[in-house]
Amino acid sequence: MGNLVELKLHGSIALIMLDNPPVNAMSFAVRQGISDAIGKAVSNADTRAIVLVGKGRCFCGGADIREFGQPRKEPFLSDVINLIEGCQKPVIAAIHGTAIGGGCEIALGCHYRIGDASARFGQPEIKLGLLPGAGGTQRLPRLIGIEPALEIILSGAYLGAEQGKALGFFDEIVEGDLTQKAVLFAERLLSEGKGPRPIRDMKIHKDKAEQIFAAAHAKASKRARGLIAPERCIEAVESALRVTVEEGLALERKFFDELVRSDQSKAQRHLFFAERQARKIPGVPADIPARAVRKAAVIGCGTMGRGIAMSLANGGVPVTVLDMNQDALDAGLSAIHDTYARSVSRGSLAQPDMDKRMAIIDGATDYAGIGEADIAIEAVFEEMELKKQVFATLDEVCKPGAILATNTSTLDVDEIAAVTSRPGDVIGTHFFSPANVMKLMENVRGRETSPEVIATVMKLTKDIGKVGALVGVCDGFVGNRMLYAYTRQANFLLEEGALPHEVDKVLYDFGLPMGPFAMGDLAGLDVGYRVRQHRRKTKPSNDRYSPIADRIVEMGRHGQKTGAGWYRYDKGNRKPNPDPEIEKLIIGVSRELGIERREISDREILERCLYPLVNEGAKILEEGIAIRPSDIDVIWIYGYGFPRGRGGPMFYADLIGLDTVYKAMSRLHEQHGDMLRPAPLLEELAKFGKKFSDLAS
Ligand code: T1G
Repeated sequence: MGNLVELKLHGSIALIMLDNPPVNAMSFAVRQGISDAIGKAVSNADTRAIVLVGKGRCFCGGADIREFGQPRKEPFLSDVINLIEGCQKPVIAAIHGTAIGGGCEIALGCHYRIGDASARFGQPEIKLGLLPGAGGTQRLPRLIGIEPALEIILSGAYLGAEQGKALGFFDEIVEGDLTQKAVLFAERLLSEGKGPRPIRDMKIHKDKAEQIFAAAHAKASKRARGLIAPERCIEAVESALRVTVEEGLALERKFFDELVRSDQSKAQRHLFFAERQARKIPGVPADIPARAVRKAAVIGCGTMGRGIAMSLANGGVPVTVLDMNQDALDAGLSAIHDTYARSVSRGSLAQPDMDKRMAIIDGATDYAGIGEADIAIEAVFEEMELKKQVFATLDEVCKPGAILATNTSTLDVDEIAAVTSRPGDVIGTHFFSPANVMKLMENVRGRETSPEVIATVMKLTKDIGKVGALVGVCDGFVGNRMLYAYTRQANFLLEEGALPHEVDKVLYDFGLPMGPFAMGDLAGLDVGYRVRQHRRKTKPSNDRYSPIADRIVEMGRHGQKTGAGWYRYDKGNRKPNPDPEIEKLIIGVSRELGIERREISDREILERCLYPLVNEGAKILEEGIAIRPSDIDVIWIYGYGFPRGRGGPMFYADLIGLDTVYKAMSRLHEQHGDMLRPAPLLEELAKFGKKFSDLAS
């Protein structure tokens, strides 16, 4: 049994305790330990009931994801669960923290479940490109009904104690010492003459099943375009209505074995660890004390400032928004209120939660109002001189030890830090718009940013429910620098013969939320126009950029916000319509440049956009701007909607094979010149048959 599972016999109650930090993952040793402990408890004549409890931060975080892809070792989790369920003595799961994935399924194998206020349960397998593989698709619908079970399995969401009690997942929610209460619960069961209550014997309710499954299929195809796991989840749950539990378990296992071998699941398991790996910063020890962030300030109440303030409030951090202009401040605060109110009316936010968040957001029009902030995040107009003024003032008014952060998306953090007396306290916190929705934060370390400030901001990122990656200073940092490389090629493809909607369709079908031209219209073409103007002034280079986008902006077409950009938009409708006027403009530019337009295949469009994206990522790694390839994947998944089933640009390139990518880049280099020269790192990895994932991280 080892020390990962402890068995204590308390008179008539046997206590089985999981002790496999950090999350009691169901590794082989734990499965073996539970199996042994159950065997001992069952054969012990004095034992009349069994309580299963987790030590440490939670009950159980599920199967050990690290074991997937390796040969399965018995006892399989489903066997352990069947052993528990088949016990002739009642087994009670005592849950604190999370009981998720296999952890939830273990609890479903038990005959009763009690939890404390911190108890949460869920089946997040879908986020790994999997389905519950140890009975969840058969037992959960029997216990709580097919509709809530489907929603939990398809969303991967975790439900709390109250919801769990209401659904009948928990028999009781207790206060005080959970284990003690579980033993009392067991004793009471026995005194009431209650015995095992296997879920497999429960009747599954079929009312409205047809509509429920039809709605689930419709939602799945929209919510998870191109992913196979959602359909398998639905089919497995659907089978519970038609076949026996054993047959349903066999079908679930068949689907699991198919999914666990799929590239889509490998990609999403890669992302699970990549997101956590991104929090590990060489040179910043994990135990370095982070500074307390009890109060924040946001400077500027425009679109970004509002979103940042909401992100902080959503994470429970009181925040003061500073805007020198009272009207702008009032407009900003009421916009924040309205955004929350819309979420409440849509049902995605409870009114009490909105009230809690609004209660910790306030405004100020004088810097004196933010002197006590532990972090001040600047979110003013993207103009260097203005930012320098703001930082010089922040340096004066903010208390010693306060962190001064800039939300700049491209400007030089070192240049900003240099105007302060505390460059060690200056860092970039690049939120992605809309900041209250997008999960990514690109945290930008300046040359002098201290390890403690880095640790504090990376912790704050996680605490407010965002996903962070630490990047270095360069033009565009990681995400936007790679985006520039990708959109530049997309623009050149137009000069050579493609049209915006053709390029966009290829990238949309690949899995991106939208192609580069639809995305430009959404973000506003004037944004990129200003960046290109700034670059021409500050960093003149021979790097040619297609003139088409500038021409469109100079026609007054800024995208959706002006009703026309690359596409034309009907009033009040975001649907992009190809515009013959833009096609004429594009053909005119090709003629001006002496380019003979040609037919361009979908494959060429995909390679010409994605491989330079990967190549730029390789350059970023060579320059040390990103710590590891998987950080780049995290940035592109959470900042740009790169399809999760592809794992991110670097993981995708590894799947394609770097030799293939390198050879394609070499061809592009010959055809289009130096701007597409393969990165030395790409060449080297390809030459030695290596992958980006082989780089030490
Ligand atoms: N397996 C292996 N390692 C895990 C793990 C798991 N299931 N869950 C977490 N870890 C590691 C994680 O990588 C990190 O490691 C450390 O634990 C702390 O994690 C059969 C097939 C449980 C809510 O999808 O939601 O069961 O970086 O930073 O914020 O049907 O982890 O420290 O080295 O996230 O306190 C289903 C999801 C598996 C697990 C804790 N389970 N995990 O959150 O800590 S598939 C999951 C979580 C399955 C069955 C199927 C969270 C957490 P390191 P953390 P946290």
